[in-house]
Amino acid sequence: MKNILVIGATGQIGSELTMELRKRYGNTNVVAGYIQGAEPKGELKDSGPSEIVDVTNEAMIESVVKAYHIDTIYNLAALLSVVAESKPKLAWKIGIDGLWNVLEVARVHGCAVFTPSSIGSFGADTPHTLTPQDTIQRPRTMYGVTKVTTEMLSDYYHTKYGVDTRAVRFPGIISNVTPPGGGTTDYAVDIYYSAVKGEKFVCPIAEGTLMDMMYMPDALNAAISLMEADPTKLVHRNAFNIASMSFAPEMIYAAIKKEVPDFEMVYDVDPLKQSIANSWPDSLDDTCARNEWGWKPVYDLESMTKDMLEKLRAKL
Ligand code: AKB
Repeated sequence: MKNILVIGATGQIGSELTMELRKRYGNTNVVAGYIQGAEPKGELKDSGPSEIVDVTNEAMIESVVKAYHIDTIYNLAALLSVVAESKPKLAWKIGIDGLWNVLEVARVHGCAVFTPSSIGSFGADTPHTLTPQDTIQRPRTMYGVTKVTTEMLSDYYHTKYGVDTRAVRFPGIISNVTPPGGGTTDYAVDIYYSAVKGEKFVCPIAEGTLMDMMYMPDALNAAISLMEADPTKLVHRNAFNIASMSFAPEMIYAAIKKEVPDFEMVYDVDPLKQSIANSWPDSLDDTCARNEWGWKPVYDLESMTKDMLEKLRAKL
């Protein structure tokens, strides 16, 4: 029986991951950990237990782990790439000091830990096309620095203490439940809201800028499948490249325009977002994830676009 704690359960990924885990493992076995001011609402609140869990407070994490006999922690607490540039110290405090707290509690109480990395862990010197699993990283953003450190510290706890740490490098995640905040890839979510509201979309990323993206159902499946994978098959752990689609703004615009013919988009490039995007890969090679634990995405740009528009039309 799995008893799971999701830290950051009210964020973009956490809110949907918590519900998916409750569906698979039972409502009462999945605790939604949130910080004050970001309380769970609606189905997330009503369907199972929730507790305040500040990742920067080790004692708080430990008391929830003990109270609920937690054996698996999904640690999603992080500042995204753009906001981390304006608050680098806080990004480190949450991303790395917080991770250290989670890993220490996991070491003492025998928990498995999933702490995602990102395409943001790569930098300008990384090969940009079909970026290999093992390659030069050296990011220059604070987000990237924390993500590379996340990968290395998680691997360290595995090799040194035997903690079962596993992770993927998430691309930009596109979803229709909880909006992302402060990321470079957020435009690929915002564009769908504009299309459904009948508004002209002002794109902050320049034409021709390819980035890896993924629809939320595939991202959830990746995280859960990896945590369920046979450990004897895992050569890598922190963190696996995963990929399903790579597109530039004009490509997602064209996909939406097929469904919403009068939709309009103009460019007003944000220099910070653009410089971050330029330093990230165009596309990832996810062969290791496919071979070691059977990763296989379902959605491409076209099928995601149809589903996003349908869900947002119903929601808005
Ligand atoms: C961001 O844009 O910061 C994130 C990411 C790709 O990790 N969505």
